[in-house]
Amino acid sequence: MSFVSELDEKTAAIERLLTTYLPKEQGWAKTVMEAMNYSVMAGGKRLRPMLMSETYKMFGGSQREIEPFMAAIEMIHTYSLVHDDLPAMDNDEYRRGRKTTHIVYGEAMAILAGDGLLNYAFETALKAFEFDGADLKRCSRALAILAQKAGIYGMIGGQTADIEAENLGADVTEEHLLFIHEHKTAALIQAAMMIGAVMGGADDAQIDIVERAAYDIGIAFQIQDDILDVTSTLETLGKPIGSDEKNNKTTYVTLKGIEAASAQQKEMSSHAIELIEGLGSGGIRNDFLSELIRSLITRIK
Ligand code: GRG
Repeated sequence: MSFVSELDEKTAAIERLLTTYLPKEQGWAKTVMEAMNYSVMAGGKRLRPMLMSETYKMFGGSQREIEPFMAAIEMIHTYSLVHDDLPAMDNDEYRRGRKTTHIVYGEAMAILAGDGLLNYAFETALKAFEFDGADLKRCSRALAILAQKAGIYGMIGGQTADIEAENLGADVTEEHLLFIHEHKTAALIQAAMMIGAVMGGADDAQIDIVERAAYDIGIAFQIQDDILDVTSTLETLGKPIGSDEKNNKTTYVTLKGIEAASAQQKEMSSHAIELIEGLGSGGIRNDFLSELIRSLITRIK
């Protein structure tokens, strides 16, 4: 099967999985559940759950115990997008080709839907502990990674630094920008791959390598995001381009120019693949995962 057909099949399988873990829309709090489901089921590449399950398989994992974590990370990712789109943050009207959650449900309900998704992510991840024969040590380690990488030492920390860096212009250094990208974007990609490794039975040294590779993937992914914000179109991206300029954001593109940013993106992606394929001496290998990382270099959305 070609990489693209395999990718489509795996994406569709993740979509099905997500629907089984989302809340039923019922009762007096039904609206928040509708807003949560609207946001999660609006499409998206499903990259984080895919990286998680492929890393899990690479380490020999083959059980359904990974599924609650796959659903949980997509819920956390979606909450971050819902909150990021709010008027108090980026104030965006479109995401994933659809109206953003606050445009459809109002601002108060979008805040609650984001909060709901963050909390429900942990309710969902906890279901991994209930699987027959669950390895509770692995589950609790995976849960700790999820909490930490999404929190103030991870994504929320990165978003904080990002918001405060707006309007700083030339005062934003490369080091400052790397802190933002590492925490805002790479942390959740690290969580995805590290949880896959932990649940698949990787040892500490292997988890460390996965964390480093995911750092490179995360920064490369963000650089490509910055490039697409300048070079793509609303139709392709599903959201307006020029958002960084609108918010006076310093990005890799404004700091280094498109060509240097693109070269750095390719170099970091290749380095990540080297690290992942370097694990292969122990029989650990997943060609689809390498191809997936490679595909991010040329992604157009
Ligand atoms: C509100 C705590 C909080 C955090 C927000 C995710 C985020 C942090 C901000 C969104 C803006 C942004 C550029 C984030 C960097 C990560 C990123 C590129 C997100 C988009 O991820 P994709 O491309 O989205 O995987 P899809 O829609 O495909 O799931």
